[in-house]
Order: sequence, then structure tokens, then C-alpha cells
Amino acid sequence: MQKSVIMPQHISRRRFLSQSTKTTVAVTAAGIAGADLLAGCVAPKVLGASSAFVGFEQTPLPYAYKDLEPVIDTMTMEIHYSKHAAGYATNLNDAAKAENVDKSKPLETIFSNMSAYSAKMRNNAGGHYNHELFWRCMKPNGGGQPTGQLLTSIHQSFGSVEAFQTQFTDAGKNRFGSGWAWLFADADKKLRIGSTPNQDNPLMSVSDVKGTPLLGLDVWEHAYYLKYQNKRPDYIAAWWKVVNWDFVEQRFASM
Ligand code: MN3
Repeated sequence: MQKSVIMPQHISRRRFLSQSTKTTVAVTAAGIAGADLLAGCVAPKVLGASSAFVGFEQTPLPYAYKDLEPVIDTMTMEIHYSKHAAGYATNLNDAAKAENVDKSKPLETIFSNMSAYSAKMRNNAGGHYNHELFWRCMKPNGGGQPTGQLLTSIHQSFGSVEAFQTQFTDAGKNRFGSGWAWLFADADKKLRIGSTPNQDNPLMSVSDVKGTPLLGLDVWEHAYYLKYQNKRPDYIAAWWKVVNWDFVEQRFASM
């Protein structure tokens, strides 16, 4: 089933590489971003980044708004994707225009030199990237346990999956105000857990924690308040049931 979804996108990628009109590039690039995120089959030599490429446009949600029920309710998903995340994408494009950003380059290019850009760029480039990642870190009937090299590395870094989940949960619970909890890989591909405020992420040169984000959890109130109100720990505890470990493993493997 997965291949039938992915293969047409790979055909598009070849077409993309063989064609050169600006219109084709702009339209197809968004499709490539979504396909690469889903497939974990990033081509670093083409995109110049070791992590999945995210373009400047919102890609379609890879499931329906209702599909993460009961962990994440339909209305929260709809508002989160179609209002909050859509707003970040719009404002990112405004900032990119104002700051003469070359949109053919990955957002990582901006993140690695974040202090050269405005606060609007930082907030909205981060907001857009983090949500594109977040949607794919979840799936209907997700959860369970990581496997393969990711599992081995989790054991090496944290001792056990339970210890990893406790530490990650604490990172989310203890983030004061709005922000994100992350599982990320540092420059030595060692797994680490951290948290960033607002819409920052570990790719940003201005971040206290640095590396390639593999699994991100949105702990802004807009991500959970309708269902969980002030009970962020309950949201995090339930969220493990929708984690898409296949996606996280593919990201780790593609580094
Ligand atoms: Mn959010």
C-alpha cells in the first residue's frame, strides 16, 4: 500500500529533475517535499541537507481530521491544520518575499543562519517546518514500540524505551508556556531529547539544543486545549498512541 502512494511521487521527482520551467519547479517542489517526508527517502546530494526537505507550502495532511480520534479530536486537528499551521505558511511566504529569500532552497538554509533574519521569519519558518514534521510524526493506529536501529540507539542513549518516554514527556511537561519537545540526533548521530520555546527547533542556529529533529511534539495549548484543557500531561500520555514510529525510523535511517 505504501508503494502505491509513494511511487507516483517518485515519477514526479524525475519529471521535476528533467524539466526546467519555473512554473513546473514551483508546483512540483511542494509535492516532492511531502513525498520525501512520507517516504523518508530524501536525496541529500540534491537537497543539500541531511534531514527531510520541507518546502514553503503546506502539504496535504496525510490522514483525515477525524483519523487521530480519540487521542486528538477532529475540531482540534481541523483548526490546528487549517488555521494555525496555514497561518504560519502564509506568514512565512510574506517574510520570504520581504527578505528576498530564495524559495528553491530548503528551510534548513534559513535555520542554519537564523539570526540573519527577522523574528517574523524565525517564528513562521519554524512554525511551518515544525507542523509539517508533526503531522507526519503521527498516524491513525500508531503507537507501539520503535524497532530496528532506532530502538538500538534509544537503548544506547536512554537505557530503555520507558526511560526515553519518561524523559521526552518531562521535556514536554516542563516547557514553560508554548513550545516543542524533541527527539533529535546530534552531529554524531547520537539521540538526544530537548525542548525549544515558541516555534524554534533544533535546526536553528539560535537554539540551545542542536541537531536533526526526528520526533516532535507540539505542546502549545492550541494543540490540546479543546479536549484536554489545562492537562498537558494527559495529552502527552495519550499522544504516544498515535506516534508514527515508521516515519521516525525512516528519518533516522536517512541521515
Ligand atoms: Mn501547533
